[in-house]
Amino acid sequence: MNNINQFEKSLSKAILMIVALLGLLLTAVTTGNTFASEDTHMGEIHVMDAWVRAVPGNAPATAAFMTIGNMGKMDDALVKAETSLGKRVELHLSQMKNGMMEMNQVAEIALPKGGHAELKPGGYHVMIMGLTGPTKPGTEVEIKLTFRHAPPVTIKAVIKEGKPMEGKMGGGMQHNH
Ligand SMILES: [Cu+2]
Repeated sequence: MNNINQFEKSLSKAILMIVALLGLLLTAVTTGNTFASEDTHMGEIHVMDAWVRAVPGNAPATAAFMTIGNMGKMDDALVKAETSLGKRVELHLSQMKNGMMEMNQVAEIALPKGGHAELKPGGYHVMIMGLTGPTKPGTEVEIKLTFRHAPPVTIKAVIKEGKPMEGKMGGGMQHNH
């Protein structure tokens, strides 16, 4: 009797897990195909949820994050980003190596056809160095994105507070260029 109850409990747990997983999958599929009206939609490239991390006035750099969808018929890649907010702008990838968050410049960020690239804290990002002005939350900055095939797109990214970065700039974080 007890065993059956246990079995039923774990069975219903398993079912709950599966339902939750299905829910996640459905959400992922839905968000992958839906674009809010304020999102930049130019031809085959869709840029969603672009934001720039607010940093203290004396910070040497910040980063921009966004989701870039490629609805075109061929694979593409983000190859360059420019903004007047920084003197130097690079494409970077953060990743954990030997327990440390490492940041490396990359030549491009792949945009497979029908797929999307997520630029997010702890992953790919647009690194903005040599800041030319304050990063005031609520204000917007323009970022021009250049692709290998699709025409360039200029998007507006909102400046906002992000979660604290893992590791510290110049401390746990290593810059290997
Ligand atoms: Cu970086």
